[in-house]
Amino acid sequence: MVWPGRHRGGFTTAPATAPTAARSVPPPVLPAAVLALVGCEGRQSALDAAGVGAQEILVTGWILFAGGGAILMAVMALALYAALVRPERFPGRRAWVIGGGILFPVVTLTALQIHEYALARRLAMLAPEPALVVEITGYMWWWDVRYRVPGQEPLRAANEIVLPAGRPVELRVASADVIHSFWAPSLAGKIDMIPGHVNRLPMVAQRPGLYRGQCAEYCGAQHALMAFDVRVLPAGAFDAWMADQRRPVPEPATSVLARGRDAFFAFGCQSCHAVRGTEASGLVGPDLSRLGARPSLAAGTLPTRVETIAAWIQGAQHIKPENRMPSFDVMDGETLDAMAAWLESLK
Ligand code: HEC
Ligand SMILES: [Cu+2]
Repeated sequence: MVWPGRHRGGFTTAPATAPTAARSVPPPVLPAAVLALVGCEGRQSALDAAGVGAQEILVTGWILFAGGGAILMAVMALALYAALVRPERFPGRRAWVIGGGILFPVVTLTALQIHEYALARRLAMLAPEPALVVEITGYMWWWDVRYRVPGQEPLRAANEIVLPAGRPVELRVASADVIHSFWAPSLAGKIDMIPGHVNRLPMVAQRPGLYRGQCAEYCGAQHALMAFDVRVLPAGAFDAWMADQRRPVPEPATSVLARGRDAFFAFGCQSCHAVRGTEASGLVGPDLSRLGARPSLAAGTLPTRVETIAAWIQGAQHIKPENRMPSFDVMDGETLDAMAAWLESLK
């Protein structure tokens, strides 16, 4: 994919968060089955569980798959047998109807119902008294994130969720416009984000690492570019991270960065964006306080680099048509570079 920009003559990049490298393997070389299995691993896979909820759902998924597979085989074998023998020689005709057609489904479906009921209860009770609540609001087409720790000021961020490993956390999801759906398959089940209503998703991430999620409910033209990153840190590292977030962004260290910051205010970016410790406090767009530390830009659309930030500022409407940020294609290249460098330095 080639993104625009007179800036450095444009550049080529793969999407920030290609789910798997398998796509580069020429299909004739490997059987399709192998390709399909490769797709099961990685940072956005319900089959590679790294959270308690995802693990429970995975086990249930395998039970359904194995049970359904066994029943399919048995029915197929019976059907084959029935086709081969003469009808009057097929043993126990009535018993099959009553046993296979009524008793068996009643027993298996009841057992499954009880299992699912217990599962739903366990999932709902994962974080009864959460020490951390993360409020996530879906916008067309990005994610506003607020961390709430009892007794502390809420902390605002965007497009990336950082979680402590092993600690129960409650996600509270809502929407600012249309229905979105929050789904990080490696960590937990999917949950709808509904305007005017808050849904709760208790979560315990187990394995530190970088995961990916995305909007799972069609929400308009750029629904496909509405992804997010989840960074799971060891609990101690998470506490240090949280404390560090409250620090205002540092003064620009070089004259170029200072020029970038000044241009940010001169072009009015602060009317939509907030940067902690500056007078920028806009709420229309993502908080940019730690933009440089996030793995991806514009909700998983591009990897975060000075070049991609510059390309975004200049061509937001080209990269993600109809999103709510105008393209700023009027500034000179040096100003653009400086602005992108300043934003990238916010870590
Ligand atoms: C009218 C409001 C508005 C203005 C003005 C605006 N932006 Fe944005 N900006 C947004 C919105 C909304 C998004 C989210 C777009 C999306 O991903 O759908 C965004 C996204 C971004 C992002 C990506 C953020 C992330 O979390 O990855 C950057 C960087 C950014 N804007 C920089 C700027 C800069 C620099 C300016 C000034 C030159 C600016 N914006 C002006 C609304 C605005
Ligand atoms: Cu969406």
